[in-house]
Amino acid sequence: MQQLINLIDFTIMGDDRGSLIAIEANKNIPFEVKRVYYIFDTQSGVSRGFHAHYNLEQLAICLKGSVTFIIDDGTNKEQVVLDSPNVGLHIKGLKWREMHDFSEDCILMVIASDLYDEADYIRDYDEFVKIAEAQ
Ligand code: T46
Repeated sequence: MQQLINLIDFTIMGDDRGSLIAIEANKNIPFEVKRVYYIFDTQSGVSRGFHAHYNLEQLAICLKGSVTFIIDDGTNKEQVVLDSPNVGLHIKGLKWREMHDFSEDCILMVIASDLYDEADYIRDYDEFVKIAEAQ
């Protein structure tokens, strides 16, 4: 079975002032960065995502608080709690993703390999499964 949860651990460059993490395209993350967005102030009980991408590669880092990701390839699904700013969830290939259980203070940063393009989204789960099965 293909591994669904791929986590990248980042080196913390800490000193007596505090901590710093550097993310560098094609060095400690495996793609070129074209976009960064972040999700915050998520209302209680709200879940997000519920889509897949045709081509996009992304890295999700929970900078503050916590959030649960579900990653699904159309056959299997796995979940992971992101609650550390030095761990990134790498999402590549045709994967349905959902985000649940946002803590009130959650700040989720996502680094993406391409600009925003609604045409790259598959937002219907049955359609996603059909496309995944055909691969
Ligand atoms: C993903 C998960 C982890 C933009 O205009 N530009 C952007 O770069 C993004 C990401 C979104 N938008 C607009 C599109 C919607 O009108 O912002 C609104 C909220 O986007 P969406 O409902 O797609 O947000 P999420 O949290 O469900 O999903 C997002 C990303 O869209 C998606 O690529 O993998 O986070």
